[in-house]
Amino acid sequence: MSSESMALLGDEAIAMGAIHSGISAAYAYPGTPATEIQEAIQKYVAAYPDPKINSAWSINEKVAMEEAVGASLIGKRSLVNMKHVGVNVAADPFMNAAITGCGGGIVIAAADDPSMHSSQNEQDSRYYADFAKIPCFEPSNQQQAYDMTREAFDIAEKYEVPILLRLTTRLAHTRARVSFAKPRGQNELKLPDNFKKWTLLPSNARPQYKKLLQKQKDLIAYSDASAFNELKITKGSKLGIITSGLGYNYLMENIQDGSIECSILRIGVYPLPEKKIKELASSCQEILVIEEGYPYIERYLPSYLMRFGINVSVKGKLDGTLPEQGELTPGIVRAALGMGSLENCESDTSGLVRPRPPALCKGCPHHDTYLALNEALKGKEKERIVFSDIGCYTLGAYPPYETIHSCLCMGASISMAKAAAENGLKYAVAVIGDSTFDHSGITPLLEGIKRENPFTVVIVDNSTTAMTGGQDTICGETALEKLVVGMGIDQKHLRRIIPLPKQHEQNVKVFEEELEYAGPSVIIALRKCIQIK
Ligand SMILES: Cc1ncc(C[n+]2csc(CCOP(=O)(O)OP(=O)(O)O)c2C)c(N)n1
Ligand code: SF4
Repeated sequence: MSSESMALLGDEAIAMGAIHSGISAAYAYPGTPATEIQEAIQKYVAAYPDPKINSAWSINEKVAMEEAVGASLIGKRSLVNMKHVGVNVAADPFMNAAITGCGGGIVIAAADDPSMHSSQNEQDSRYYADFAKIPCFEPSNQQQAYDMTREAFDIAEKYEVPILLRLTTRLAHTRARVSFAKPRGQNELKLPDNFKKWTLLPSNARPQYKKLLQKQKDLIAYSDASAFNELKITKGSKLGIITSGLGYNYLMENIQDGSIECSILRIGVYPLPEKKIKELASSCQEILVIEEGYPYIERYLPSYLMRFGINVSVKGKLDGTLPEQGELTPGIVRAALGMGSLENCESDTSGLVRPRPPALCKGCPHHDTYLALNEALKGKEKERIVFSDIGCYTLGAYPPYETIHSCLCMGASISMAKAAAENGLKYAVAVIGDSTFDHSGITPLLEGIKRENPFTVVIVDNSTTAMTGGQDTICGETALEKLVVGMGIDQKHLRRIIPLPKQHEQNVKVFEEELEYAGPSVIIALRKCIQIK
């Protein structure tokens, strides 16, 4: 890892950028396509334990974000990393950390998943940076992922604001050679001279917010001066293109033969660079915006043009030149440029790979849990709903099981089942994994137990976070059981099953008994994921 260049995934480039920026800690909860950031840091830490970098998985993204603010308060740098929906979970401390500002630098790497390869939505994290009024960096290749991470820590400490680093799936999961700059050491522990900025009572928060607003001008000036916002004017060309992230690569793939004449503004740093946008807009008659995710730049652009008094037309996702949904591809960008399609432009693998729905592994413990639960629910179809959560067990929506009927976000199975139970559903069941229970299931279960709601929670404890590659869970097995006891469950209705074929009859009976109980019950189905076993 000490060599001067390496072939790295986008995720790994961020990890190395953070390590070389002198982080003392990395806080994260796993989620595709961000997981490999923390895994790369953990591998590095295993090989180079000194100086210490704390890199154990956090219980959820909110806690990860708060941990980073704690480290920042004592002057230490940290990287927070998560998938895009994790930012929703971390949103409270994220928004308020923009008001406190940083001591030691905080960089939040958020990996977006356009096309929803493994996500419930394709939200665009740039809006969170905008919402919190903090800068956002958006790399378009692995080298930039490394360089921007390093610069982001500098800017975080210079302007005392956390920085959001946004990347998307293809960059996170593709590899290219990355050259390293000289690593620097970790910050010394330094307590703040004044705790007011860290204590967001209204009387402190108001001046802090004012400071954040006052920083905006400097941040725009920084953005205008940044080499990451690269403007190339081609004199006389009618077309101006504003692009960011992978959109830039797909553009260059299509026009590097010189077939299209255009001026290009590549955005790598937000807030948007006003002067550069003005210069581009003044040089052309039409602007095409190519960006992955929401039409974020495109939505901002008309207000800039109006302010500058420039009248050029804007094309992009809003007028249908580019699709609003899904990832961009070289072919999609080519069509938006009005160029004829190229043979082999898209990687169409339909003839090579037989389509295959996702399925539980052979020998998966969830298989036996679902067979038993299905049997216990037989004949109750009109009076039952099985609320699921997010994990391998969500595959129980597909045949041959078709056991589950919902999946919203982490922890929602328990809250939804509880609400359905108190609003009249006879058999309200929640199915949740051990990692997801730790992440967001504890609070709704506590509520359901204290309110004595008649519902059944099945914790499918396979002793790992299987869906994202087998990360350790904070609290499983005996500790999980003790936790549920401590929450006040009537111990007669805390049941344990071992999901194995030979236990089937016994397990069906446990489900049947607890389904009929008119109060909260918890059934822990404990058997290790076959992949970690
Ligand atoms: C807010 C949020 N963070 C992270 C993820 C990514 N993710 C999907 S499922 C899952 C956890 C799965 O673990 P567990 O609940 O134990 O079920 P298992 O896959 O082991 O069956 C994670 C972290 C997500 N979907 N949403
Ligand atoms: S990885 Fe583990 S939990 Fe997931 S389907 Fe396979 S055996 Fe089941």
